Amino acid sequence: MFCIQNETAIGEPMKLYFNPHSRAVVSKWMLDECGAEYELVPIDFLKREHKTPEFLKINPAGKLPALVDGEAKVFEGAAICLYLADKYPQARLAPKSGSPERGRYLSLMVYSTSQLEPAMADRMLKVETLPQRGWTDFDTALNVVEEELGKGPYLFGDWFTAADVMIGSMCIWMRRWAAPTGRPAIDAYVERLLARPHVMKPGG
Ligand SMILES: N[C@@H](CCC(=O)N[C@@H](CS)C(=O)NCC(=O)O)C(=O)O
Repeated sequence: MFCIQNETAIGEPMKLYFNPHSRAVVSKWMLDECGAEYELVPIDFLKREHKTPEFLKINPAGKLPALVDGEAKVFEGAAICLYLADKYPQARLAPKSGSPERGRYLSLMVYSTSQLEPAMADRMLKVETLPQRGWTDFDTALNVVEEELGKGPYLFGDWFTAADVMIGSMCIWMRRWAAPTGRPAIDAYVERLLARPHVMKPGG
């Protein structure tokens, strides 16, 4: 039977709501690693375009990044990376569901924004990390990254995955903003990430 699906969604490129001075540069990095076709929709923070009723229908938190793929709306940077890695299996950026590496992969993806990022923010803001908050102090978070990286070159050995986009982007931000890590293995990891052609380009 001939069937017309949602015509507006068919063939439309994904839309990434974007500002170069935001975490949306990480989602753009991921889209480029996937080889995805997409459109950037510029969002002007000064004009508060991220707080309009239209945008809040995409991300109710009124923040970047946000991705629209046909009828799918995805917000939170880690969720966008997870979504894209699964949408583009040919890019091999994620262990398959059911594979032994999948659990560690999911853990690292969530860890990036639930622990590493707030620990980094505490260090930058010079505030004490209280254990009740749900994340560890910055030095412990760095120990975790070092341990998980091992000999590298990436978190899954020779295999570059979306976990490197998420954890790696935090390590790149660290170099820009936080205190020096004093961790040669993490510094070398950042150098390897910065050498990748599609690496995020904050502000650019
Ligand atoms: N946990 C969120 C954080 C999103 C976030 O805070 N985005 C910032 C830009 S980097 C933003 O949109 N700030 C504008 C605002 O809050 O008004 C994620 O990882 O996506």
